[in-house]
Amino acid sequence: MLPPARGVWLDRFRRVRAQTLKRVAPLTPEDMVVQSMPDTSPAKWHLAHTTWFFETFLLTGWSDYKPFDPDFSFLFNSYYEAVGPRQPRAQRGLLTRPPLSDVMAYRSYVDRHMEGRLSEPLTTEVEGLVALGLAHEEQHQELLLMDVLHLMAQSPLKPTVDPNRQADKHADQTGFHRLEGGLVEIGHRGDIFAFDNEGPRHKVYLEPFEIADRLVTNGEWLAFMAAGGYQQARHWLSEGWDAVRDNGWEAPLYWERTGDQWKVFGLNGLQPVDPEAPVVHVSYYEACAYAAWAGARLPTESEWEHAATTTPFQQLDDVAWQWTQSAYAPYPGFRPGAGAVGEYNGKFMVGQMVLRGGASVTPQGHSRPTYRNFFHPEKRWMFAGVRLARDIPLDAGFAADVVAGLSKRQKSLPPKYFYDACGSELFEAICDTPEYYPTRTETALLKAISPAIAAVIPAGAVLVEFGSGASLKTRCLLSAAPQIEAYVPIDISRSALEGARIRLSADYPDLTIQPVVGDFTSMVSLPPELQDRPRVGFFPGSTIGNFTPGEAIAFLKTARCVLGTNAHFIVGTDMVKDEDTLVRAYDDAAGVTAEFNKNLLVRINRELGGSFDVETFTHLAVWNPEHQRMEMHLVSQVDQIVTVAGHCFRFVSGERLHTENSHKFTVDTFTALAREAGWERANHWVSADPAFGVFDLIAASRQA
Ligand code: SAH
Ligand code: AVI
Repeated sequence: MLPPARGVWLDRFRRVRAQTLKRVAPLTPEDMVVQSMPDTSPAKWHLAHTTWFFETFLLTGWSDYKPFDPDFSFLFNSYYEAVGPRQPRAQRGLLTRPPLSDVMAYRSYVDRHMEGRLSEPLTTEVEGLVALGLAHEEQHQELLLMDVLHLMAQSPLKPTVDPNRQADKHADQTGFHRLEGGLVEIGHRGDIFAFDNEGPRHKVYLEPFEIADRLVTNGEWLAFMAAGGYQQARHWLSEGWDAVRDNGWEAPLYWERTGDQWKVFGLNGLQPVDPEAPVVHVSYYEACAYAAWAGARLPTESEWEHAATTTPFQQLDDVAWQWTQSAYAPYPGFRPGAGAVGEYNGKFMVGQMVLRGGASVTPQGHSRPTYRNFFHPEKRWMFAGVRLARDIPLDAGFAADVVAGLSKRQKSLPPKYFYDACGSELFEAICDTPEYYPTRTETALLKAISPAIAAVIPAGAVLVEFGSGASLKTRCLLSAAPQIEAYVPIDISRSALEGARIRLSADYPDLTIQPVVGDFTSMVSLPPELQDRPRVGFFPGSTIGNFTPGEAIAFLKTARCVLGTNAHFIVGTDMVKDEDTLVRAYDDAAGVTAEFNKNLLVRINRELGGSFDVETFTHLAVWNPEHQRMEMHLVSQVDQIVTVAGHCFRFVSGERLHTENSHKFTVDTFTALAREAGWERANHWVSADPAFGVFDLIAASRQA
């Protein structure tokens, strides 16, 4: 903690003490004596107890200080066992004596001595105690208003404590922030004052999550009530449901129904419930029930703190404390301080839930994002509201495939996961590299043979393209075969499909375009309105080479079902050629293919909370003569352990992660493969070097 300059302590002491008096100014002496329930304390007791704190921890034993009244230690000690016995908490309201005037005299006496103490040089330890005493008094300033509100709420007269009090701020109706999570740090850094329970700063792992940028409103709470939220056990924790029935809860604390209208009692009196304002004075149980009803949950305190420090939050700390689903427990490495002040927070770390943020009654500047407030789950008299959070369902397929692939002896990943938005762009960039010949070779070939292909396409046909990407080669067919009336591009990359749809519809305004986002290896059904049209399939790019032969046969069978009998299927295949040309095509000098390959690790880190250090992997492209395929690998340069989706994987230095196969074909090998899947070769074309093939397949009449 960096202490304020000397003299500043005195100034701060005076300001904080004066603020307390300002908060009790609207109260009568009678208001200040009564205790409305065991959890609350009379205002007079707050005034005395905060004074007792300074007297006990900063004045006793200092110089020749004499206690104002030796009995006050018993009366105004709150819970410090090390200091001695005390008035039972629930009986603070019985203390009609000492009168308020004595308590005010006590404050003045202690203030005078504190002024003396703060005018002297202070050790760091004493500065820590002064900071604690001031933060403590600010906490009681908030408690004071909570307790006064509860007291006034019991009065049939419904007295207004603060007629000028500002209404709680409305938020803009925005939504949820999405956070990637991962390994983050929470807890105070030690550069400003913080309570001991806010540290030590430590790491926590967060799954990806969403968190609301504002608090739940009264209007939303009214909808919960109208939907029977307080009458249906299924939304409630068991203890919460008991609390609803035992206490007859049917609305937040301080809400009253008059006829059809709900009103809420606050420090500004009884007012109609403002549907735009945040809901306040709800218990943890109610917050959880609301969240369950709304299809959400409460954030953990780590999620809350991480989000609050990295994302813009509305209503961060100026309306209501926000329940978290974290139990109030010590952080790793927490040790209560020595002596009586060690009892300040640590001994309450059981059975309570953490709230974060701050409230309209919290003194300005008192709270901070690491602040851990805590209350029992059934309490409602504090200013507590709700900020929702939601889980982001992991792409179960992606997570499962990656975990399965990294668990194999020869680690491998399915190449379809290359194509997130960034991967799709990188693939387009690969196509423009001088070394990657397939795209420009196939495009030139398609242009040359497009009249022959157009001749087999029936009138009114729907063109179904698998792995369409940017749909550039498609243009060769669309331009040559205007009888194509509809186009169904199927691709796993939503971003690639969306970009292609926009560009194609500008250039082919009469074409019906119905993109399908999905995995083309599963049975894709065509949009119903296109199902009666004749179909023609298109699978360029030699993407079929990215399958193993077994997978390719399975895919070709699926495509046969999708396209139906008598359909033509135009498939592009890269042909076997010299190793040097192949290796250069998959390891371009500019490193675009290397970046494409490594982007898979970047994607895993982002979407699955992976911990790949991408820089420790190098791109490798090799020709496998046995399987007639180019292979891409990522080679770990060090021994390391990587975490993905909560699983750990060991890589030894030099170990390869196999990311892609690109099988190369001859006319015979591809014809044989197609035949196994029930396709006959109707025609084929192979370009001059570098050789690239286009096959016109037709569904054989017998079922393969
Ligand atoms: N046909 C284009 C793009 C080839 S790149 C061309 O020839 O240039 C391969 C394309 O297939 C990418 O757009 C990728 O997103 C898509 N893809 C890869 N595996 C896929 C799968 N299993 N299901 C659907 N699309 C896939
Ligand atoms: C999409 N597919 C056919 C490309 C290929 O050649 O196997 C993907 C690619 N990988 C590296 N460069 C391009």
